[in-house]
Amino acid sequence: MTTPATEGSATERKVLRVLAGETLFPPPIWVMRQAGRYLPEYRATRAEAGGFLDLCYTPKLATEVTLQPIRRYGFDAAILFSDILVIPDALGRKVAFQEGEGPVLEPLDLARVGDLDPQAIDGRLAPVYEAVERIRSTLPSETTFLGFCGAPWTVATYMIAGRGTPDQAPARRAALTDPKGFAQLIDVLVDASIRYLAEQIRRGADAVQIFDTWAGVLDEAEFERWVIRPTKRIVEGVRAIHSGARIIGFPKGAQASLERYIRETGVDAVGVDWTMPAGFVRERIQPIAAVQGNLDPMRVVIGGRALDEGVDRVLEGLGSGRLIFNLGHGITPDADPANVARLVERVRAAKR
Ligand code: 1CP
Repeated sequence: MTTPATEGSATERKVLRVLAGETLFPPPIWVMRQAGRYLPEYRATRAEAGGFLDLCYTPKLATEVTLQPIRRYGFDAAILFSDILVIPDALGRKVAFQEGEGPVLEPLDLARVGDLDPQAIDGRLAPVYEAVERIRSTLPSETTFLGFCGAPWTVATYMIAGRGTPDQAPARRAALTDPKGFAQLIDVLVDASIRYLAEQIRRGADAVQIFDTWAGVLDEAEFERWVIRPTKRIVEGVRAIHSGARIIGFPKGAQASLERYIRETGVDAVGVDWTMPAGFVRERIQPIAAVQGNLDPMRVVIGGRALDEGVDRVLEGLGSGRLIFNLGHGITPDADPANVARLVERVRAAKR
């Protein structure tokens, strides 16, 4: 099987062009978590849906919120509205999103990993796949459509702890005490992620992003074992089904290990957080991958000069190489939607 029908119109999709190796200036732009609580229209649809997971599993509403930031700002990419925790949910682990508290899961005992069946996810995720089809058929043809999943390490941190933690201590402890049981969990998540991403591509996603939000808490050996190797298996597994599939990795906080991550996983692009020095990214990263980032989300909250200077610095530092303009992490709920408009305008008006 090769990559799907969207290929024919790929040349007008700028994010896809950068993923394929081109340098564009001004760079294309989208924003992580662009559909979210900072938008009043999102909050309205969220209220209509009831629960957060109801929003993810109702194709019509998931399509609506995916399109909201595209209508408002004309971003160059749309990202599927879902969450990284739909995989544990589809594996039968109960996930609840409590207002203002973040996700809560039933903590997983590694002795029970054998009960998890990666092949069982498709039933529960059928509405997500339906949303993918609806979104692609509604999006402007020049908009790149991104699917995504959480990386096995990051998803495992939530499954083990049962919630978000500041330092992922429960998962780090589990990985060092019971590496065999932990590897079994990672294997389940690798298999589920390959199925999930391959199906998103089959239904119309142009490219996919693997979010490894908590990659930065591991030492070198554990990073290799739980971040690089599983991601490499996902990249290879997805490309075995869709040859040439375009994949973005986001191992947040990987710092100097980013270079090795790219070389060993084979991703086409990497998300880069705002603490990474532009010189390092330009000299060591952009020659081997496209880069997505890396404005500090706080600058979008503050706006004005702080925003303008941040935008200019990213463009000056990284604009000569392969760049997809983005934030260094997700936009926060306290960001002013007017600042996002200012951001997009400034990037689009940029001259070399
Ligand atoms: O009530 C709400 O509306 C909840 C807020 C929210 C939203 C808007 C959550 C709960 N998830 C999402 C959507 C979401 N999550 C997207 C959709 C598309 C888009 O970007 O517009 C994506 C890509 C994610 C990915 C995600 N979820 C990550 C990885 C990226 C990142 O930001 O680090 C992680 C770690 C999660 C878990 C999660 N889901 C929600 C929250 C609040 C969290 C973080 C919990 C924590 O660690 O405390």
